Amino acid sequence: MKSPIPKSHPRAQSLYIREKLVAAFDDGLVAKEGLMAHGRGEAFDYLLGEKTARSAKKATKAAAFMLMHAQNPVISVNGNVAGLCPKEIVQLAKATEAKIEVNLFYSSEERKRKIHRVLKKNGAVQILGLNKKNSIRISGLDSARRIVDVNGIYSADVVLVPLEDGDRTQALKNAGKKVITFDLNPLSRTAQTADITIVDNIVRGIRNLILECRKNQSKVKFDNKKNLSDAILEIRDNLTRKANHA
Ligand code: PTJ
Repeated sequence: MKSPIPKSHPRAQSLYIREKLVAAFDDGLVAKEGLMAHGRGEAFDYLLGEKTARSAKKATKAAAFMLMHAQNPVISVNGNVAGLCPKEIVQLAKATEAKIEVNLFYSSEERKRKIHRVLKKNGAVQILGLNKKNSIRISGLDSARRIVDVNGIYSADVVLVPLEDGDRTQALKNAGKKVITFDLNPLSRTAQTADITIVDNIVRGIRNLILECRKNQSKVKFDNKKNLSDAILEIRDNLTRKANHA
C-alpha cells in the first residue's frame, strides 16, 4: 500500500517509522504492548527534536568500542526491534561478530518464529533463542525474558538490549555483564541502569552505531549518568527553542 505521508511533511521520518511498526504489528512480529511502547518512544523523540543529539553520538562511540572489544557480544532482539530494523541488526551483528538472540517479554512461540524468519530474510546466519534444548534461566527475573540461550545471553560479556522493559538490565548486570541499550527515555529504569545508554531512536541510532563499529574506534571517557544528564539538558534546550518560536 502506498504511504499517505508526503515526503515534505515536517514529521515524515517519524510517521514512516510509525507505519513500519504498525505494518510489523499486522505481520505478527510486534506485541500489542509494543504499539504502546512505540508511542512512549515517539513522545520522547518529539522532545528530542527527532534528531540524534550530541550525547547520543558520544554514547554511540563508547558502545562501538565496547562491542568491538567484547569476547562474546550478543544482540537481544524483541518484536519492536525486529519490526523496525531487522536489516541493521544483521549488519551490526556482522560488523561486531555478535550473536543474535530473540528474547521476548510477551513471549509467544509463533511470534518468535516470525521474528526468526524476518531476521533470516535479512541475512542472519545463526539466530539463538529458539532451541529449547539450549535454554537456561538467569536469576533475579520473573518475566519470560529470564529464559535465555546458554551459548548466547547466558555466556555473553556484553549484551545490547534495545527498547527494553525495566528489570532485565539489572539482572544482566548482577550476572556480571556489560549492558548497552537504545532508549529514547533517559529516565527509564533500563536507561538508568545500563552501562551505556544511547538516547536516540533506534532507527537512526543503529545506523550510526554500525558506521562507528566499522571505523577504528578509540576509547572514549564515558560516564553514563553524566551522559544521561546531558541528554536531559538537550531535551530542555530543545523545548526552550520550541517555546521561543511558538
Ligand atoms: O516484543 P516483546 O514481547 O519483547 O516486547 C517489547 C516491548 C517493547 C513491548 C517491551 O520490551 C516493553 O514493554 O518495553 P517498555 O517497558 O515499553 O520499554 C521500551 C522503551 O523503549 C521505552 O522507554 C520507550 O520510550 C523506548 N522506545 C520505544 N520506541 C523506541 C524506543 N527507544 C528507541 N527507539 C525507539 N524506536
